[in-house]
Amino acid sequence: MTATPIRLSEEVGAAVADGAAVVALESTIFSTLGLPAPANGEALARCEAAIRARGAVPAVTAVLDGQWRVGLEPGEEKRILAGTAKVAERDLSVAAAQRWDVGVTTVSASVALAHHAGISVFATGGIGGVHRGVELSGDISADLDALAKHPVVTVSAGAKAFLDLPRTLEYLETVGVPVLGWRHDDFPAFYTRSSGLRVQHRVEAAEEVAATLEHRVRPDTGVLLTVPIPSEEELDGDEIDRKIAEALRASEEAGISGPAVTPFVLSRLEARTDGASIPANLALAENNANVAAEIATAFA
Ligand code: PSU
Ligand code: MN
Repeated sequence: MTATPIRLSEEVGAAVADGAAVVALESTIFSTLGLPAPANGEALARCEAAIRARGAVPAVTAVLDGQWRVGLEPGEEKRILAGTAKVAERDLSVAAAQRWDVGVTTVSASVALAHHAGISVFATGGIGGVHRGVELSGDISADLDALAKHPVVTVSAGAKAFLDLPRTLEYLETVGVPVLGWRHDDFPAFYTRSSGLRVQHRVEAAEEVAATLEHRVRPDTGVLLTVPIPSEEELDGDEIDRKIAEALRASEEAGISGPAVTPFVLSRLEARTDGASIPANLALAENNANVAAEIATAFA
């Protein structure tokens, strides 16, 4: 047996050793599974730039050549952008054992790798959650369990409204994950600032978020910090709801299940909004990266 196949990039390794501000990023959102080219490359560049603008170091997680990677070396971005193999937390061991060439990490795999690497803050667009129709499908994203098992602050614009958001919040309550709203009272619905549901607690300052993680009762429970999409970028809620219903119907008719559901619904939604959802997606991801860098600075 070989040792745990984790490798930090030179820059990220040095930053972690110095206790400097580091923000982990997932890679599924930047791959073909998350956003169409060239928006995926733009999303990655904007998230990294937002983190660096605050003096923090971005750490993209991925599997490359069978290794768990935290932080990429120059020139490796293009391998992520072209990635097609989705790696959730449970797939990390398989990807290492089978030496996958490229695996793109979801939220669950990313918070696990951030934890292993000693990074306390992770930024994404939207987390996975409890799917609508869970009574029949049993489909609950592994992201939720991972938030409960790794001591990391996850910064997201809530979860996409194609999920069952009330049940997603109930699940997070059950597994003991605090759900905080960044200067906002409502749980965001990704493209819109409010889902009509309240967050558990509103927070105003990065120090409160960092202290909430530090005062966790269990050794390994994370925190979900939700950040609403900037007002100027918000989409029309009724319209997006209609498109979501169409995308979900298409997914059902095509008999899609398991890990393929989320990428399928995302791509249908993009097609049905004629790409109008993409600028909103980029703006909220960048905004989340910016807030995450502020939180990481409070930890540093
Ligand atoms: N939501 C998005 N874009 C994404 C995802 C979710 O708006 O790219 C990705 C994230 O990587 C998330 C994953 O962790 O989908 C959840 O997949 P699943 O529902 O199969 O757990
Ligand atoms: Mn699922």
